[in-house]
Amino acid sequence: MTMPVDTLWSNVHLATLDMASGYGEIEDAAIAVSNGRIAWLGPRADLPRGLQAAVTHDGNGGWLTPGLIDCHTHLVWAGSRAQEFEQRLQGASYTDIAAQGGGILATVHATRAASEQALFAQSAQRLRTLLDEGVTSVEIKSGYGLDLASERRCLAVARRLGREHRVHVATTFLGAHAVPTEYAGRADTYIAMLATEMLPALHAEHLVDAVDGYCEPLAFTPAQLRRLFAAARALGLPVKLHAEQLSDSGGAALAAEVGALSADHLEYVNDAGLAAMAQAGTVAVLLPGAYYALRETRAPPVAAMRRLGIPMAVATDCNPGTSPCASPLLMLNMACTLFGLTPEEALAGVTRVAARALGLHADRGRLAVGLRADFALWDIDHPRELAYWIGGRSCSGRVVDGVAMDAI
Ligand code: DI6
Ligand code: FE
Repeated sequence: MTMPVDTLWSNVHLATLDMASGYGEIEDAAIAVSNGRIAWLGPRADLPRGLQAAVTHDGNGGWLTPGLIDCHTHLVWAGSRAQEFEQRLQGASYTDIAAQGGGILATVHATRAASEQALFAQSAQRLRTLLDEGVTSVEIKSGYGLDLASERRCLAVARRLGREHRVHVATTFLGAHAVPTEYAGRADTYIAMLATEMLPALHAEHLVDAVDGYCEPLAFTPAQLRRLFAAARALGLPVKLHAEQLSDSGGAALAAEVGALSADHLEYVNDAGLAAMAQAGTVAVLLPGAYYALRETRAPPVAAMRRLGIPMAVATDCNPGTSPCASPLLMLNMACTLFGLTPEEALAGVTRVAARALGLHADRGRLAVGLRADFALWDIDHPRELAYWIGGRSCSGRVVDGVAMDAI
């Protein structure tokens, strides 16, 4: 019986990530793609006799993994906050700087002033760095506009980044990132405006795939975010949450209560919050770049998460304030050295579990028949090398929807 397929990659080792733990290694393997999806995979020796590929690629004995998924970024912004880095080195805290009108609001100021073209150009540069390290799906949050026109511009830039590069972009509305100056002292009014005006308008323009909020005393309370999330759910949008990054504020419990896809950061999460997440199946997104940049000393409770079976994703949190970083591989290394993940947990964190943090796990994040053919190819001896090397290593190729990208 003949089995015609579009493309075959042969002479590769596979790390399928298609099980609860382990890399899912298949050495000397082949993987076939039809209509942008995986049609067959397995040891090369088991290749079905009748399999006929229109195009065959030689993997040169490298490793092929699921394409990386960066499930938490704030990729679209203008300006730089390098001077805040200097201030923090001289002893100012992130919270002090924010209270003085710096922090997120400084970036909002620069982003509102930037043209769409300038925003696109600056953000595309960061995106290309991610792609160079094997990213095939990226989540991009708004949150540096905070008024309708500026949030729209940021989300439109995110969509355009996806159209003009070979990468899947999932957008997240983060209007609840900070209280903008024009609403100073009126956080409740701002949240009501987001829930009844801004979110429905942007959703109607198909700019929003999910809704996020920043749950911290310097941003919003659980009660305020609960109101916003009710509006999100009424529109059928999934939610996620920046929770317990700087303080124990009840964010993890809120995320579990509202059925959020993920709670992100979690350095200060308490036992009840963790238990609620485990019960609800909420993914923990670990962001070692922010922990490192803020020189935090309290790491998220990885051992407890592991014990409770809470899935752990890893992401860059690429943002100008707390994680000026566009290297997912550096995050793998830091997730191991700073948080105690194993290299295989870290790789699962940017593939299988990251897909789950975006609600895309039926379609991406693993190598299995029927899933989207999004791959990264690596010139390495073993997938553990991806976490071992301290960032700055390019993939040797990317495949998106079954199409091989020659150049990033
Ligand atoms: N994600 C965020 O949204 C905040 N911290 C984080 O890890 C703040 C981002 C910023 O300072 O611009
Ligand atoms: Fe963030």
